[in-house]
Amino acid sequence: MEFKNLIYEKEEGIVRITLNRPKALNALNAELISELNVLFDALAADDGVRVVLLTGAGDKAFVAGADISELAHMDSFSARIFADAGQSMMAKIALLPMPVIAVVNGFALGGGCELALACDFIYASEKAMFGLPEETLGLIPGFGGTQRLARRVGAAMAMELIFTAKRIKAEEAKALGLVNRVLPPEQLMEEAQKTAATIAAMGPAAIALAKAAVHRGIEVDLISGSYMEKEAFGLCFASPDAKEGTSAFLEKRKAVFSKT
Ligand code: CO8
Repeated sequence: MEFKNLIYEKEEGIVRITLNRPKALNALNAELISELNVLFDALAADDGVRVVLLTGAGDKAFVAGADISELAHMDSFSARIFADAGQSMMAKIALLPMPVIAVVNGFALGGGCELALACDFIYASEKAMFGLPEETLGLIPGFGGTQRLARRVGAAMAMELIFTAKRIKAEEAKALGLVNRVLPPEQLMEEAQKTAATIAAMGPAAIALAKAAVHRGIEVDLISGSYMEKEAFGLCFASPDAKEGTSAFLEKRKAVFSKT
């Protein structure tokens, strides 16, 4: 697939998406958001994809936010259209059947932090910086940041980070539960690839069902979430992988899961 603002690579079921506007620190303009919307729709229909890695071009930024040169010309109406395009694109990530890992190689600010938060989990370089600096622009986060950050780190911490526009380093982000792993820059992609390969070797149906159970379940009460989990557990048996996985264990051999 060819895009103007991003690079798409696929190898052995692992897709790497590189946001590619390094001169603007990979800032999200309307065109890039539209391309991501198209790409996520295509991934949803591609049963050859096991895991997606999302990263930024260059060694400085994952994404330094929404493109401020576009924001500067918006009015109340166009800002809502733009926020809607970004929110829909980010909401698609949770709906994809395969895990999406944010590989944060540098600044993840504003919309960039929101994009990383929309991914299933985050690996970050030691030099990554996270923050929601919108208040310094007289704005608020508009791509789900007020919602996802509060759900991830709690309302009080989210409000402090949003109100002060404070930038935090990767280690602090990890301590807050924002980031799963912090790695030296030169090992970041390699480690993310290793995790992706581990996931890619599992049964794709069981991974998709586990992802859906977590994303859906976290939004509802425990009883309802557990009910959804039970239904998803039952659905695992619609795939031959459940038979293969349990038989392989009993036969003391490595399971070979289906490709789709
Ligand atoms: N938008 C557009 N261009 C950007 C952005 C951005 N967000 N960030 C950096 N750039 C550009 C710079 O303008 C500069 O371009 P040029 O070389 O042509 O002057 C180039 O990238 C390099 O940037 P700097 O020279 O500033 O690099 P520094 O290393 O000095 O600083 C920083 C790096 C700290 C990341 C700095 O660039 C910065 O503060 N960037 C802005 C960060 C920010 O405020 N992000 C939040 C944006 S608002 C947002 O994300 C809202 C999301 C919700 C929108 C909802 C819809 C309405």
